[in-house]
Amino acid sequence: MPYSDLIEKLLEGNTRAAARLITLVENDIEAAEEIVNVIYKNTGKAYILGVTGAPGSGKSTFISNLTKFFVKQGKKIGIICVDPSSPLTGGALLGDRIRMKENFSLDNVFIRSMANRGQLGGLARATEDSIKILDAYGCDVVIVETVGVGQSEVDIFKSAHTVVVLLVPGLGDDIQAIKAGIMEITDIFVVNKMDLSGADKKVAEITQMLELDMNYKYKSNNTDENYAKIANWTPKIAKVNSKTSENFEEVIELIEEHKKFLEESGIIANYQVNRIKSEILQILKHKITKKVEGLISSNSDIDEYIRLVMDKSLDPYSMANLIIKLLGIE
Ligand SMILES: Nc1nc2c(ncn2[C@@H]2O[C@H](COP(=O)(O)OP(=O)(O)OP(=O)(O)O)[C@@H](O)[C@H]2O)c(=O)[nH]1
Ligand SMILES: [Mg+2]
Repeated sequence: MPYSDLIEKLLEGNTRAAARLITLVENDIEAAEEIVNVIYKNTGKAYILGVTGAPGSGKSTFISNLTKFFVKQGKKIGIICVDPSSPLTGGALLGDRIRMKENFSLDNVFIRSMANRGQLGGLARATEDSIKILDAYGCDVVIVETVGVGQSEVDIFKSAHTVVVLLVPGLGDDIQAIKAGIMEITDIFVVNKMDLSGADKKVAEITQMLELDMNYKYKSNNTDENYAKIANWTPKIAKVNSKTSENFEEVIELIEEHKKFLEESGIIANYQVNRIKSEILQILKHKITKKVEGLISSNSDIDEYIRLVMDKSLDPYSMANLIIKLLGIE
């Protein structure tokens, strides 16, 4: 096993090994497969917290503060900043990391940024695997920061136990953005920058939105897989100032409360089933796509099928069915 030295060091809590292994799973899905195969049994201990919100809503400042509280409780923290919209680890992400790092002693806090560099199997897969590495490394809490742009967070946050969405006073648009997809997975709404005017108005807007949404959900008998998680948990709302730490005790309490809710209701087990299903689906999509691509470029029957489709004696759906037969996965 080419990575056994690194993995051994990782399990001893070696920071460089963690960083190196994350780079490997980010860039090389074959390496990811071998690494996860070995470390998987050492995962499952970390609490995973997702934090999202519009650009500039204060996610990094909020996370820095939260981390300070966790570190005071003696916890080891991993932070992954994911930017689905950025093709490169640009200056902004790097700046975030440097600013965040200034806040902590590095012993208990590991910070990593990730951008969408066209990872094989996707950014969500790379993030999932990095979370596993930080879990095996010994982090008690892994915090994932990602900017609010829609479906990508929903994928990235499938593994989060608690999802926090940051909103800021003013601008009604962020509420619209939430309705578009993040709503279903939000456990705690935080109105950040409560020092600015309009924080209470924002809290009222969220409350109203939640009431409407709950009515809708009960009426429509929603069968969404996340429904069980949200039906019994009314998302909580807090307002904070991430610059001064005002009201952070309250946020920590809400996170604790949600964690307790997941454990006591047994939902955490349910939720692991869903998490495994969605992760396997992602992996299978990647593996099957690769197999199909291989087949299309090498199988001699394919050229004949293409000719038949060109002649209109075969349609594309039927050709796809023939390929499925060739793969033997009917
Ligand atoms: N007034 C005020 N400013 C804040 C607060 N929290 C964060 N900020 C400021 O908001 C700006 C953006 O903060 P960041 O933490 O970088 O926001 P972000 O959401 O991580 O930004 P991106 O990662 O670029 O999307 C910074 O200038 C912070 O100092 C707050 O509670 N009150
Ligand atoms: Mg940030």
